[in-house]
Amino acid sequence: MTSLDELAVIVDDAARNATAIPQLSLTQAITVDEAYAVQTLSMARRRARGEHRVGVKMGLTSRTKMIQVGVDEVIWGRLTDAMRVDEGGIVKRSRYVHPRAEPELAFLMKHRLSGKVTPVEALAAVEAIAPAIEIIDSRYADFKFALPDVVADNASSSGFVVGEWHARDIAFDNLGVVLEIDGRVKQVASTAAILGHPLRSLVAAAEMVSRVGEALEPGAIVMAGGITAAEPLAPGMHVRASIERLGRVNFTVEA
Ligand code: 0L1
Ligand code: MG
Repeated sequence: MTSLDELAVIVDDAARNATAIPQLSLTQAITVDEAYAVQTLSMARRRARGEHRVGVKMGLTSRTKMIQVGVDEVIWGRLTDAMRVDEGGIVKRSRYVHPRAEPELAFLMKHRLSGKVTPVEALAAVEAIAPAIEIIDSRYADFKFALPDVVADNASSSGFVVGEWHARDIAFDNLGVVLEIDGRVKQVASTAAILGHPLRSLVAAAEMVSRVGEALEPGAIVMAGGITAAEPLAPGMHVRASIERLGRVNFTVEA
């Protein structure tokens, strides 16, 4: 069996060089806990290269996403500053293996949150909410993976764009969401697709990070998870997500 350190090098190199790799689970008997350890080790490599942690992404928090990738457990990954794309900015297709975009809701944390918390406690720890787009890019060939694979691969995390922040007193449990590419509507849903209420994703995030001794720190961004199926990206595309009452967020893809 390949060591967890070696697996971290494999997934990190694949992300850094935008190269597809075979699923780890095809040749390694790797548990989900070990996969999270691989993710932690690969993040340490990013930190050593100068990247800074800016938050957490939740994944597979909607039925649609679970069905799209064939994995039915909520997962989490880490966001770094190098993954952030400016609102209205450019995404380079060449930096990714097979990127996709999905609309999300983002939380900005005001207070530290960790462990088992209630939705009321979670909301009280939020500074603001915003419409967002996640650019996911599984490093596995054909975008196919099992649960330990995607966890080790930082939950397919590779880019994110956040729109304007809004006070958290806007009710955000059931807001209309539209994902457009080149002005054509590709996906329509509601924020309720995120575990019935996006706050549940934040509650889950606080609990999941606490299992590895971490917390959602003040200033951290928490992406609540894909609200619709993700759309494949190609050079020249203009991608826009809108959330009712929260506004729009967009980016353009270049070669
Ligand atoms: O779609 C994927 O590659 C799994 C990562 C989770 C994406 C999400 O639900 O936000
Ligand atoms: Mg996502």
